Amino acid sequence: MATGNVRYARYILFAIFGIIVIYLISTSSLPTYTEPLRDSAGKYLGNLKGAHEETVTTTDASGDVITQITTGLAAEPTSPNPQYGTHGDLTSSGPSEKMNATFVTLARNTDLWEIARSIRQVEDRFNRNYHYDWVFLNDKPFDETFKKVTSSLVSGKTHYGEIKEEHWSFPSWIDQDKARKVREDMAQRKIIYGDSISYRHMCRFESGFFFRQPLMMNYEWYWRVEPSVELFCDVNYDPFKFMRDNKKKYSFVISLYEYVETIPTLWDSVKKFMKNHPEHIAKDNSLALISDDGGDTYNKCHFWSNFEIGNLEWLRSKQYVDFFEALDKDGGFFYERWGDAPVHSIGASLLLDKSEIHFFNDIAYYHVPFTHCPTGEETRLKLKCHCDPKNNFDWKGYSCTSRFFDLNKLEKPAGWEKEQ
Ligand SMILES: Nc1nc2c(ncn2[C@@H]2O[C@H](COP(=O)(O)OP(=O)(O)OP(=O)(O)O)[C@@H](O)[C@H]2O)c(=O)[nH]1
Ligand SMILES: *[C@@H]1O[C@H](CO)[C@@H](O)[C@H](O)[C@H]1NC(C)=O
Ligand SMILES: [Mg+2]
Repeated sequence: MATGNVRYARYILFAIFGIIVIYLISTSSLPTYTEPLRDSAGKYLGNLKGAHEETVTTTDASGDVITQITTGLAAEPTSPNPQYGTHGDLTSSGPSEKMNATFVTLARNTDLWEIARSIRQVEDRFNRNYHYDWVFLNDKPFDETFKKVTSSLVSGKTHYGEIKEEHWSFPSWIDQDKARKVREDMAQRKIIYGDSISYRHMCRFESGFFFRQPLMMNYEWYWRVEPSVELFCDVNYDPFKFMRDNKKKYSFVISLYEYVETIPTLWDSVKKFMKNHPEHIAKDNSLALISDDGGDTYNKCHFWSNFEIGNLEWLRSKQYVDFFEALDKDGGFFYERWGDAPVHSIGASLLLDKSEIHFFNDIAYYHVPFTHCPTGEETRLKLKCHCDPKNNFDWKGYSCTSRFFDLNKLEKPAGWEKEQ
C-alpha cells in the first residue's frame, strides 16, 4: 500500500514537472507586442500592458503553485546592457509628463525616402518611447504615398500642412529683375543654390513662417528634422522637458562660419534693426559670440538650423517677428541668398539671454557634411553611440562651438583638446 502511494505521488510529480517545462518553453519565446492604445482621435493612451510583461509559474517545495509576474520597463533598451541608459529619466518622465511639442519637417514628395530614413532613426533613438507628433509642411499637397509611409513610421500623430502662397513667394516689394540678375550672377560664380528660387523661398519660410503655420500653432515646442540626417546615440530623456526645466529657448548641436557670399549685407540690416529696436535686444545677449568687434561686423558664426529644438512662443514673439520683418523688408532673401541658419542664430544671439541657448552634447547628429559625435567615451558608451569620434566637428577650426563654451564660461568635455 505504502509503496503504491509513493509511486503514485512520484507519478503526479513527474506530470506536474512535465507541464511546467512545456509551459516555460511556451512562455519564454519572444515577448508579446502590444499595440499602443489610442482613443478615437488617435491620441496615445499608453500600452495595454507593460511592453515586456512575463508571467512565470512554478511550484514550491510542497507542490503549491506560485505565480510570479515580472513586469519589465515600459521602454526597453535597444540592446541588453541595462546597467546604462534607459532607466532614470525615462521612468520618471513617462507619457504622463508629455510636453506640448512636435517634430516638424519641411519636405517635398520626392524627399520621401530620405525623410523616412531620418524618421526611423529619430523613432529608434528617442520617439518610440515618447510618441510625439510630427508635422509635415510642403508648398504643394503631400501625396498619398508620402502620407502613408510617414504615418506608418511615426509613433505619434502625423499632420500634413500645405503652405499658403504668401509664405512661399516673392513679396510685393521685391524687384523681380534685380533678383533674377543676382541669381544669374551667383550661378556664374558657382555659389551653392545661388541660382535657385525655391531654395530662397525655403530659407525665407524657415526664417519667418514655419512657426506660425496653422498646424504649428497647436504646439509650444518643436524639433526640426531634415531628410537624410542621422542620430547616433540614444536620447534617454525628454529634451523638450529639459529645455523647459532649464529655461532654454533655442538649441544646437553644430555651429560653423557662414559662406560670406550668401550674406554680404545681412549685418547691415541687423545693425539697422538693433538701432531701431533697442528695446528688443536682450540684456545678457550673445552679441560677443557673433561679433568680434562689439557689433561693428559679423564674424559669420551661426548655429546649423537643420537641427533645432526650440520654443515656438519665442519665434512667435513680437521681438522675433519684428526682427524677421525688418530683414525681410530689406530683401536679402532674394537679392542675396540669406539662409535661415544665420537668421535664427543672429535672432537667438541678440533677442535671448545667453543662458537661454543650449548646446546638446549628448544628441549625436549628422547632416552632410558635418558630424557632431559627443566628446567623452563614457557618454558615447552609455548612450550606445555608433558615430566615429574622429569625425566630431565641435572642436575643429571651422566650428564656433568653442567660442560658445568660452562665452558662456562652460567647461569643455574632457578630451576635447585631442579632437581639435
Ligand atoms: N516643400 C519643399 N521643401 C523644400 C524645398 N526645398 C527644400 N526643402 C526642404 O527644406 C529643408 C532644407 O532643404 P535642403 O535641400 O536640405 O537644404 P540644405 O540642408 O541647405 O542643403 P542639403 O545639403 O542639400 O541638405 C529640407 O527639409 C528640404 O526637404 C522645396 O522646394 N519645397
Ligand atoms: C499647446 O500650445 C499651444 C500654443 O501655445 C496652445 O494653444 C495649446 O492650448 C497648448 N496645448 C496644451 C494641451 O496645453
Ligand atoms: Mg538639408
